[in-house]
Amino acid sequence: MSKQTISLIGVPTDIGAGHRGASMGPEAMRVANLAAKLEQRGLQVIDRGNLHGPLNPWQPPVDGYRHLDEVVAWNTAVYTAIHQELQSGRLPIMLGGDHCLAIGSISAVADHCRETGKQLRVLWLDAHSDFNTAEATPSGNIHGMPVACLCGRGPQVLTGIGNTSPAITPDVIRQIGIRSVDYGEKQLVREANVGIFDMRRIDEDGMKRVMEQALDGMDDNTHLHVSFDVDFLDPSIAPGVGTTVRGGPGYREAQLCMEMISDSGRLASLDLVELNPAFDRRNATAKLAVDLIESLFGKSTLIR
Ligand code: Z70
Ligand code: MN
Ligand code: MN
Ligand code: MN
Repeated sequence: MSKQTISLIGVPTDIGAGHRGASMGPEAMRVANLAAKLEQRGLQVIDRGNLHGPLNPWQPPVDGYRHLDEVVAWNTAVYTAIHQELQSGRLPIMLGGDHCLAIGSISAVADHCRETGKQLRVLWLDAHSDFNTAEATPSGNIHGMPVACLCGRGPQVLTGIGNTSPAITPDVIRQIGIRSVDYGEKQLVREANVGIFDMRRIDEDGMKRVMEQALDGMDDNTHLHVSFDVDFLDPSIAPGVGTTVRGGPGYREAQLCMEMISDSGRLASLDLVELNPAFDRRNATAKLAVDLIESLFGKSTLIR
């Protein structure tokens, strides 16, 4: 097999978030040496630099959405960039930026899967379900809405990104680490039947059993996309996010999660989002994210 090529795509915006600062995420990941660490794993890495888009006007929501036009502009750029990398046979890592950007990246992945006859599986690692709508949202922040938008529940300007709308159906999604879901959002995820492994489930069954189930049913025709919101991690190890929610996976649990994804051999695209250096301490959360991404790409402490 030829050497896998990874492309890094920085998307420096906090346009969908409730706190400023996720726009600095891509540079923090570069400062934490992401490219060199992946190269040490024998991978070829191309840093495509950053995408460009509108500044954050920091306005209140209009009709349930904050910054909708700007979110559309950024996601359109993300769609095009990710689709291009996939078509060229590379494995894209989208360095956010806030989680609204997964609308563009996953729409591109979904279109690519349809074009190549691949089966799609999306692992959504997050404290939040991100399934809000204009009616259900308590904040108007679109980073709380990408999964709903991808499943066709949202404004046409977002659900229509890419060649097919909706981009995905809820049955391709497995959410892990969930512990903060808004009242109306809870009804919506139940109704849509999104596969959710919440923290209660991880507490009861353990990360191993949860990951076995979340990865079950994949085969060598599966394209696995991982959408990694850094607030998935417990805030005690990952303070550098806008919205911390306590009671998340600790270091060992998170490592096991990454190692089991790596072992599946199906990882084909990745989002790393919501890293917020304005809340971080000495770039510790970025360094942790790099460490976990190394595991995602095969670094292991396994002796046997
Ligand atoms: C809340 C909302 C959210 C990330 C916070 C929070 C959503 N459910 N997502 N941080 N990554 O405002 O919709
Ligand atoms: Mn999220
Ligand atoms: Mn989150
Ligand atoms: Mn689409």
